[in-house]
Amino acid sequence: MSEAFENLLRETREFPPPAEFAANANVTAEAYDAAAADRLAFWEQQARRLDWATEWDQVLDWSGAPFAKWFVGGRLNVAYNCLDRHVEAGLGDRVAIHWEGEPGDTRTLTYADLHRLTCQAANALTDLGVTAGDRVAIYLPMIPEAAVAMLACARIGATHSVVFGGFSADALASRIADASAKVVITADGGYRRGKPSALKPTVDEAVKRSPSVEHVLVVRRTGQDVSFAGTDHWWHETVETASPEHTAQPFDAEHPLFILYTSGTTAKPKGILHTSGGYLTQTAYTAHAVFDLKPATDVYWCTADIGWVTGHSYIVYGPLANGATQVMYEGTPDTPHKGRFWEIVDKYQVSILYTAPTLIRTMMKWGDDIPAGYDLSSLRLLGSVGEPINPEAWMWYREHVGHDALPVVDTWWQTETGSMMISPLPGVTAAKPGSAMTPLPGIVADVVDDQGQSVPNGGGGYLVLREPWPSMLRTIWGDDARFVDTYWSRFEGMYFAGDGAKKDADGHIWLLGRVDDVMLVSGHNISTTEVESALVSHPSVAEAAVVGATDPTTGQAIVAFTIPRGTVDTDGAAGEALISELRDHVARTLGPIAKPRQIMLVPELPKTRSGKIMRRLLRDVAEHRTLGDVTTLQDSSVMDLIASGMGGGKSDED
Ligand code: 6R9
Repeated sequence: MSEAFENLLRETREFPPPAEFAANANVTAEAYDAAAADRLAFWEQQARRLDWATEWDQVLDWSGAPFAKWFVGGRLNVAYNCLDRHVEAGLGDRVAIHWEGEPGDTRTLTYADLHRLTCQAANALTDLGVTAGDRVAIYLPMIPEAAVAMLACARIGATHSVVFGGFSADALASRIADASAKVVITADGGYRRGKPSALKPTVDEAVKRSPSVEHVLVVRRTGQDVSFAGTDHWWHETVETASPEHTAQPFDAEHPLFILYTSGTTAKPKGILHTSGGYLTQTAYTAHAVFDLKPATDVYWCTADIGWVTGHSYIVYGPLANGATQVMYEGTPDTPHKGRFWEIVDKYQVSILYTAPTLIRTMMKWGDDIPAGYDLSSLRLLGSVGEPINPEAWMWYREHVGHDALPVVDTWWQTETGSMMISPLPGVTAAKPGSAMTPLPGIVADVVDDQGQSVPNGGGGYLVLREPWPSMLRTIWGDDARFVDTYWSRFEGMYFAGDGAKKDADGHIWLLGRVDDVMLVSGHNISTTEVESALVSHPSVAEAAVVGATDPTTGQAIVAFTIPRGTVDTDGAAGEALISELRDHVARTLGPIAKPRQIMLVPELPKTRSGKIMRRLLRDVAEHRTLGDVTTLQDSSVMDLIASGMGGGKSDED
């Protein structure tokens, strides 16, 4: 790509924190000054939030860059920091997890309960021959045992590799093989969309092809029939009968904590490796600073799946290191009805909600009357993660969920960064809808052009990180060369995130989507995000995905897939009229260069299990190709729906 990104979208709204929120915030503007004055001393101070068995001798060893060592010489146990120390401090009776099953069954686990189960699981894993450094694959639904399994691995120094419960046997087998996992922890099944969905048969198929696997631990969740082999063990017969006594040993700060696979753009998934001390320091700090977590009074809910990095950092490690009380929900947001999320907020008096733009846009599609039917007055802070949040989705979230008053924090980060990197501080920042605003204290981010030069305010380019950070990935498991090549070779001495971004007139950062998705239209680099945001700003649109399709005249042309809001009439002539109105609306909002060549009205968009739109598949549709790799697609029937619309009348071409 030769030019910096076009800067087309203007946004003038700005929302300072409510005075009372600012007055009581955990973190004030001083944190930026402290970190700017001495970044390493700042992180050293944050590391003191944790209990260390041995202090570090050096905060950061960057001499082997880009291979970092944080808190060199320090020793700690991650599970001890998430559980034991809270119990020892007399907080054993505090609820750690309010669990809500999809069918409506519930469980309440206190810190003492979670501690006991984790100790039992640690003993059971040890009995199965798992020792420090071994890898354990976890393939579970959203049940408390998922957190217990992760913490038990952390407790004994085994490295966990959580694989999304929706992935195929192939995907699971390749991840087991890549990490040579010795044990798999799974369940008979879980509940999704109102019915039990089996997991064990997928594991059976994967394990058949996985010579490294010695044992499979199976949680009974749904009670459905499963076949049992000699290597299989029921969780309730092993873990729940094991001794609840277990003394956690400290491990080196750089001891591997987990591997998490991200698919990226190429076929072979990358095993992102995270280690212990730096990772826990930054997840604990950011949960405290960005969620303004007050563990004694808040009820926090992150709606992500535990198989996504958001579940690792902001269901398990960050909140538990802070001693927080949280909600964990097994199922989908529309089972048994579209108000389920708001019913849960109301029932548990959730005060901090962390969710994804895809969910917010889905809720917009379903209609304002649904959240209006519930008491959401317990909420005091809203967060977003996973994709750029369109300004209109941000506004909807604030107005219809946040009683038109609550701070919204749009948090940019990646599996690779381990924790939040760019986000408002809710008690400090006057947030602009759609902007992740500024790097958090202790983080040095920038937007650079093709040559790696910092772009001026108003300019667009590539998002980079200029300094190492505690929760950074340490490598790609088993592939140091790919680690260096993917993240550290594009720009000298900087981490290349793979995202486009721009700085507005005030220097605030706006994410523009993955650079692989950028469209080159008549020599202009146009971001998918800005065109999507322009579409979503139309009152008839709930969600949109745009892609660049080869075009004989303009190089690439913009093709938009658009989901109308629930009440909009899209039949026949009404649909045609809406399409031409939307094309004009984009041209008016962003300029004629961004006018889509074609707009399709569709009922759904292809998304990954973590809710990210798979534009690659839409490009295949737009260019009339057969579909590429669909293994990470959440619901494959969606593509049939979209493709069948392609030939029909719901398009408009000049
Ligand atoms: C945490 C997570 C990382 C990619 C990232 C970017 C996109 C995440 C975002 C965002 C704009 C935000 N992304 N948060 N884009 N604004 N607030 O999502 O990790 O699954 O590894 O995805 O997601 O493109 O590079 P991961």
